[in-house]
Amino acid sequence: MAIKNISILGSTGSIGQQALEVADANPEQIKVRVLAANTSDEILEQQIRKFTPDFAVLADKDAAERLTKRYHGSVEILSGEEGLLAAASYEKIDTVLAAMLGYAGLRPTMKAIECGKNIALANKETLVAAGSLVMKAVIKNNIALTPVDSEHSAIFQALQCGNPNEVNRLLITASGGPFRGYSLNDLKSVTIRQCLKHPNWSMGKKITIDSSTMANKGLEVIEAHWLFDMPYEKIKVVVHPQSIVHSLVEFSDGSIIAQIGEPDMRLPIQYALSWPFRYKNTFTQLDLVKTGTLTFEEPDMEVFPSLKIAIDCGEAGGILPCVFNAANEEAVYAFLENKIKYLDIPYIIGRVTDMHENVTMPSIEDIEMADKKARQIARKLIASL
Ligand code: MN3
Repeated sequence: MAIKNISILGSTGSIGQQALEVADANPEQIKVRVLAANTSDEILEQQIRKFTPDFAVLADKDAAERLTKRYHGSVEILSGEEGLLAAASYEKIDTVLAAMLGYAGLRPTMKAIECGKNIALANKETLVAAGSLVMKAVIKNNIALTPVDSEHSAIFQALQCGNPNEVNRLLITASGGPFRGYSLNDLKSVTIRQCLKHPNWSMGKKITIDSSTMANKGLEVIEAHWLFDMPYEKIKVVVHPQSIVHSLVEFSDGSIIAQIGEPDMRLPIQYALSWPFRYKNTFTQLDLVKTGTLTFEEPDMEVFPSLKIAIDCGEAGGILPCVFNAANEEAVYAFLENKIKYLDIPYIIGRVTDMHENVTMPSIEDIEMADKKARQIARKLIASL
């Protein structure tokens, strides 16, 4: 097993920090060569001291300046877009963990692919916004793209039990979030606090809101479509409140293969880095008997319309998944800043995606334009509410 030399884009976020725990637990297998973050200079400084990467990056120039003034160690600090691109293309790395937040992850991830780096992908927005371009680049550069998202990691593992032409369906599980069983009326008055209390997973703020609206599951359906080259009619969402079965693949003989385990993101992060091998670890093992009952139910697309809009946008293809993502990001941040109410999130997504003319076979420029325009429209709508 050769050692993996990795660059972590988004090292101070929830996935980035858990990835460093994985690296710390596997020092013989993983060498962290580059740490890159957006604005969190204090967390990054601690990480630099602990992992002494070859260099570190803060995308935000003010944050980089703060850190440079304070830190007098030997690790070089780069900044801005150039810094991120350097982190993605550094000659001494073989793998990039793409764990930046949102759409901002697209450019550095594309750069890494073009430089022949393997990608452990946590940033689902990259595939949602530009799936066809990303997958073309993956094939052209002959790199490995391994999923970090727990559902996709599960499917990736289950798919190894058969051939691609033997797959009937992918079954993506969803916890249902904190508002499972709520009516639309119940959702009118929910607060940021209630949203951030996810029953099973510990994740960043943006994805926790997304998981409460089920927009996250919509993004994941689109992500699965691209990652596994699977038509939308063969991807089904199943609500599974215990978050133990991380997703399943149904094969042509009726066999369903599931990957199950503790809801601990370190597991899929580690597998994305260790594949095609498995590393040992000391993380908590699932106790099946203690776990007890596992249940499954249909998702409620009327109470959680973001899921349906996402799937519709995915099926329409072109720029619409990118528009969906942009509208969702803007709406979620506006909600987190107390500018809009909870049910305004799906309202804004619905309005913005309705207003867009689609562009089929979009170029990267079309996608960047669509992203910008969708955000403008979303912000106008937010301001008018
Ligand atoms: Mn997930």
